Amino acid sequence: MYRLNQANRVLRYLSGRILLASIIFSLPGLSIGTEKPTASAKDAGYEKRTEWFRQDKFGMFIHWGIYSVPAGEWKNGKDHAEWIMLTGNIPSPEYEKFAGRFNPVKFNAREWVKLAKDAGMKYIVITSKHHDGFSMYDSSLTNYDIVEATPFKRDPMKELEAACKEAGLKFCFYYSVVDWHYPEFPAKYCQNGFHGAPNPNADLEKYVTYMKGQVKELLTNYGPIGIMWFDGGGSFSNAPMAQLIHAQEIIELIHKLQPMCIVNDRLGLPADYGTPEQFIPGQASKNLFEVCMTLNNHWGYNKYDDNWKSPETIIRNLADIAGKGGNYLLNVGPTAEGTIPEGSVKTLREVGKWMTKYGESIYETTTGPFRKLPWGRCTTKPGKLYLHVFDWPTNGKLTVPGLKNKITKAYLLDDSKAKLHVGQGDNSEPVISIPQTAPDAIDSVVVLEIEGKPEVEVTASSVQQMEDGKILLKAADATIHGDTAQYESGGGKDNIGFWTNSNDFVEWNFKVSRPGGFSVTIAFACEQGTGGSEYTVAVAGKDLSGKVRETGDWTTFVTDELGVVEIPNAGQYTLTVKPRTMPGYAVMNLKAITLVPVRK
Ligand code: FHN
Repeated sequence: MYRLNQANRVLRYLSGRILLASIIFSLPGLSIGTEKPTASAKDAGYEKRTEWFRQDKFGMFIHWGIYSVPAGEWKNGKDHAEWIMLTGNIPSPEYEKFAGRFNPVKFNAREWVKLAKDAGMKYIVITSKHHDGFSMYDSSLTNYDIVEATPFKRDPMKELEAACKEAGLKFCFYYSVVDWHYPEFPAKYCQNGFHGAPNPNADLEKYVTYMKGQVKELLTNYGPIGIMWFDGGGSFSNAPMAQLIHAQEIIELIHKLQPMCIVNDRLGLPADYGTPEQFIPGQASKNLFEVCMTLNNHWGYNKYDDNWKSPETIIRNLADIAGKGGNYLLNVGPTAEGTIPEGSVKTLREVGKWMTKYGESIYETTTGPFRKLPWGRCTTKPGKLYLHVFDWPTNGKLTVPGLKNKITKAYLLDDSKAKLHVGQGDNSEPVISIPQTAPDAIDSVVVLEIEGKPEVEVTASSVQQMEDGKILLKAADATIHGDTAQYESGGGKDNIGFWTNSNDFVEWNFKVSRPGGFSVTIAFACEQGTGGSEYTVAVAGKDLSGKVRETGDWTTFVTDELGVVEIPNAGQYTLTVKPRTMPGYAVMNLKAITLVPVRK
């Protein structure tokens, strides 16, 4: 039982993360199932099949199903959407009636694809089947699908695939692993144990056979598929999902049918990329990732939700995400008539205008070299830095903190391509002379052509001593060494987590202007039953020792005092946190280290 508990806790700690099974299967003495460890995401075909994904950067997510018939409204409220079957507690026989009312006569695949293309999007991921179990494509394995069960009688996926091919966009499928309608899907693995027609004899193995059959249909009948975007939606909680659904076999089936199809990280196994949802990671990632986000507050159509994100938010998100090496998958939720809500269209049209002018600074770019920039973000291509300036300096000077490279040319990426003078600041950092008025109100792009690989002074990402003398070393400002530990934010987290390899360590660079004695404190969280890791904090030539105590869960943070260090001189310093032991499956969630001046 302990082993399963341990495995469950690992699953919860790492849920939906790329390294899940490789960690589980590497845990000493912990074997949770028959699934042999998956081929790592970095298998031989990885680079080739992910090349387009790393270049294209921006895609359209489409959540479309018979849940668009009630359009977010049900007996118990108006805030529903694609989850309405569960949130409205609608039994299958009643929910199925929506199919008979689903007739999207205004659906026009070319129009949808044109909207995506004009917005600068390069791929489309559409729900072939969401948690409600309704197949939005012509499946030979069920009559509960758009061709047999609705008056529409057409297969929109065929039409969308053809329109994408014509327009040069990648066509991709979302597929929900959890199924609230299929009689062989056990309610116990559904979210909150909800199923539209719970069957006490449900056999998950039979459902997995059905799911594999549908995956095979999707990868056989619709041409080249860019991504299989699996989703569990929080189902299988406290259960070894990857083992139960034979995830490894599904990945192998996909690669057998379409070796170039990439797979996201929601089958519970190492996959081709990670899927932070509704938030942007705090710093660049070593692994590929794709931020998926709604344009309003719902994935599926809700007729009351007009809380549309502005073009500014979307464009700046895109620059932020691309500057961290990620992709942006932005969602639309079409109506039951087959139209895309006007609020989405308006924002996407404005985003498209910016992308037409500045797309070069997004497509085929990768992570910028700066930890943070006071005025915006940075994306790069070999020999080029694209400075995304959100806050245009009014003094005509754009400072590029810490850049060490020789700049051979600087210019605006707008229509003028106006050349800009490059000077030097007090600390010999580049200072670009720029026009008084920003070329773009949302994100003006300045291009620096440089010699060699981007190099930035460590001091540029140094944490500065605060007015009150404190030195606050936050997780978001840390440099993380190793393959598992990573910065996580959103959902009450702003810490270094997934720290499941005790060889991984964390480092900060900071600047002391007022030397003296400092008390060193650490803010951390650790789930019950996972504590006990011992670690060393090394700073200014002194080692302080600490031991992780349990705080209850991964988001209950406490602060421990580790001791006092003397920093005799002003200058640049480094502090590291290195685990010495890790009795559990993770070291800790580390929020911050603070150096507090001690009064003599
Ligand atoms: O439960 C789903 C939700 O409906 C939506 O499909 C999102 C999109 O990423 N995925 C799950 C929630 O994480």
